[in-house]
Amino acid sequence: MNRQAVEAIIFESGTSSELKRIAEKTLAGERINSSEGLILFEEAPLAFTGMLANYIRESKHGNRTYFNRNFHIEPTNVCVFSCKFCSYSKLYAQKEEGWELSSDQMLEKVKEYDGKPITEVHIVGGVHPKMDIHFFADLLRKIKAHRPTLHIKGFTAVELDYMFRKAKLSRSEGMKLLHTAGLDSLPGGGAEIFAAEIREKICADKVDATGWLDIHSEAHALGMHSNATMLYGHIEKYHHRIDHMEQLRSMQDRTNGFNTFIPLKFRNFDNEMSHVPESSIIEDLKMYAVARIFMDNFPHLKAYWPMLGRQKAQLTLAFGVNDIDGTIDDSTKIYSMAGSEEQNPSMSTEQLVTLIQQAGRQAIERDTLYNEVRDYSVISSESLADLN
Ligand code: V47
Ligand code: SF4
Repeated sequence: MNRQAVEAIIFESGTSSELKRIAEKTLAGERINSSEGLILFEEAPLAFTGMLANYIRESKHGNRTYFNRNFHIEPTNVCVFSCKFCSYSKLYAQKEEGWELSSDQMLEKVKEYDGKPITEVHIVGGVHPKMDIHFFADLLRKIKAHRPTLHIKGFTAVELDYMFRKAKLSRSEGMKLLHTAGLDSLPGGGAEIFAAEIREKICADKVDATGWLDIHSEAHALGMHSNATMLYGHIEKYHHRIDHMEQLRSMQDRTNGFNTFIPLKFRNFDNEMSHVPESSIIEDLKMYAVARIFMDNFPHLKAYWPMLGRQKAQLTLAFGVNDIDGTIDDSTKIYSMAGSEEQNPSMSTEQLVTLIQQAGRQAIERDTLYNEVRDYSVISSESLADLN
């Protein structure tokens, strides 16, 4: 939709002067401030934020919508921490009820993809007291020796913080050690909500906001890229979301190392926060739209379909989102255990491409760093079916 059409709808007579000012700034490519972000959450109709977010998304990426071919390795669900929203972890004392993979078992998982056109392995799990930095450096070296071109995106800042402290390494030393062993980039997990007053209620014992940001800035200083997440739709208020996004936005001004922002919808099945209702689809779409408008220096906004469900993820493509993650291949349990409708998350390339095309968008396979691997709009449906 072109700018005149967006303006005609947005500046119609019912729009308040505050919202008009926000729209003018956004359409002129100016950054909105925290108070304006809050007004969008509190006062703007969904159609208003949606249209502005879509305008930005199309200015940045046109119709291009990214996905990748990836799988996850979850080394363990044993965890020294006890986040109240987590449906996945087992304390060390109950480790018999969980799983612990050896590095050879994880290498076997990598070998299962030999000959398949996968570009990324995403490694993330619980914080196991016996799996230390040297265990993981050995794993990284083994994976790289077997398949040097496979991009390894691994370990949340929570896992890294624990590993570095246990090894008595500074964050800079620890990051260098893992990067040298083969770690290419960091996923965005563990950020939850930065505000201390919420963090202490939902995940009191793990790394705080400053530590999370510091670990990502160490990665960026080495030339590595990373993602950022925000767990929303639980006990936080809108101003906590704005504070979280503001902290990420100002770090991005300094380092420019973040690839994508991923709002993660809180799922309430089988955890200590099951009494907290989940957000509505309207709230989810608003979250993505405000994020696209507010996070002006983040190139990409991702809806992670295994958590949101594939149909809702499809809908977000009209509300600012330009990436829906990857094929996954049924290799993650974090969301199925928290109650996602995606109980065995796996999509073939054909299914992902169809999902994107049904939303009127152009499906582009990317690698982790958003280099284009293939444009699927120039591939016939017969060849597409052959790709899987
Ligand atoms: O940090 C845990 C979240 C995250 C629940 O960087 C929950 O590309 C909702 O960060 N409801 C880990 N969320 C996963 C993650 C991620 C996933 C996909 C892609 C990328 C990326 C990163 O999962 C945790 C936490 O915020 N989480 N439990 C729950 N009940
Ligand atoms: Fe452990 Fe991560 Fe679950 Fe928290 S969210 S308990 S750090 S596995």
